[in-house]
Amino acid sequence: MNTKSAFIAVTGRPNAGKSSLVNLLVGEKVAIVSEKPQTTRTRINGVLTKDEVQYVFIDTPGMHKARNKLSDNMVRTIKDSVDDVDAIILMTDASKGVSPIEKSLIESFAARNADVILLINKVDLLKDKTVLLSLIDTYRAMFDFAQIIPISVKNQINTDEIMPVLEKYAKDGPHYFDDDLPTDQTERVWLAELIREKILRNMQEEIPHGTAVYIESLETRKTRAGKDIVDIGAVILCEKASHKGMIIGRQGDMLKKIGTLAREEMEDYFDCKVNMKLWVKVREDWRNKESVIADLGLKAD
Ligand SMILES: Nc1nc2c(ncn2[C@@H]2O[C@H](COP(=O)(O)OP(=O)(O)OP(=O)(O)O)[C@@H](O)[C@H]2O)c(=O)[nH]1
Ligand SMILES: [Mg+2]
Repeated sequence: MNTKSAFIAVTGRPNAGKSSLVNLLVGEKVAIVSEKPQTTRTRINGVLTKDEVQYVFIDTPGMHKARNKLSDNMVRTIKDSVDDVDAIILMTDASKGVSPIEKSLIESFAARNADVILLINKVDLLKDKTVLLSLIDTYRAMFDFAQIIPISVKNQINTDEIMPVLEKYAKDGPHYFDDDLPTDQTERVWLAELIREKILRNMQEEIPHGTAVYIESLETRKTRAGKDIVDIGAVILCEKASHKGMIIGRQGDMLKKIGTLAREEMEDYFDCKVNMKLWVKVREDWRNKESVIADLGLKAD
């Protein structure tokens, strides 16, 4: 069989729904999703193998102005991820106008003569559909997109139209990733991300953005009854002692909530009981420390 591959980068403003799209296309939760901008921090490859073609969807952080060394690395990751791909998906938000960040992204695509598919997401939020038509005209005037599709990932509107468009970008070549795995992230990284997702969804303002999570231990053992149980030890890193107190919460209730939500999802994944221990540690201003950023695996290549 002649194998093919297609590398598709998914870019756009923070919170547009990029990770939601990658999860939908891959059919598995490979990237975490939250209502807060700047949820994704690294390049995440979502892999879908359909017959001879292997699609690699590259989920990227939302494009923004860097404010610290972490976001500096995030922005570099976006730029690296759109290099050498077969096509780029630009995802925008129908409920918002064209942002300056989008404008500059589109200008960079034009300069490189890239193949770009525009997905205008969240059309479910539009009450007045004429807004969509004028938005399409505005984007069309900015760049010669290969295709423009208004979609809703949430309500799966027009989402069936995406794959047939992407098929055209598959090129002869090997499958670069395992055909049977939906992502090349390590299990530890993915588990840590699940915990970070629960922090993002349950805590407000700067606190979730100033946290990072890593798995310190991961082991499977048998219970006395002979059943599998997974022991996980994870560390939540935060920037300030005051944040640590809030992450733990009154009588530990916030940490308990985060831990329970993450554990339930992990139990579904492992299909057995999970015993999780969470520790909260303070690392002052870690988002400006390159060595910590590198240790956490958040450095751009
Ligand atoms: N109403 C609506 N909400 C959506 C849709 N698609 C995604 N969302 C929501 O938008 C929010 C952001 O989704 P993400 O997938 O995390 O967005 P992202 O572009 O990956 O965000 P960053 O990683 O921060 O750049 C979440 O609350 C999603 O549930 C959609 O079609 N309609
Ligand atoms: Mg994301």
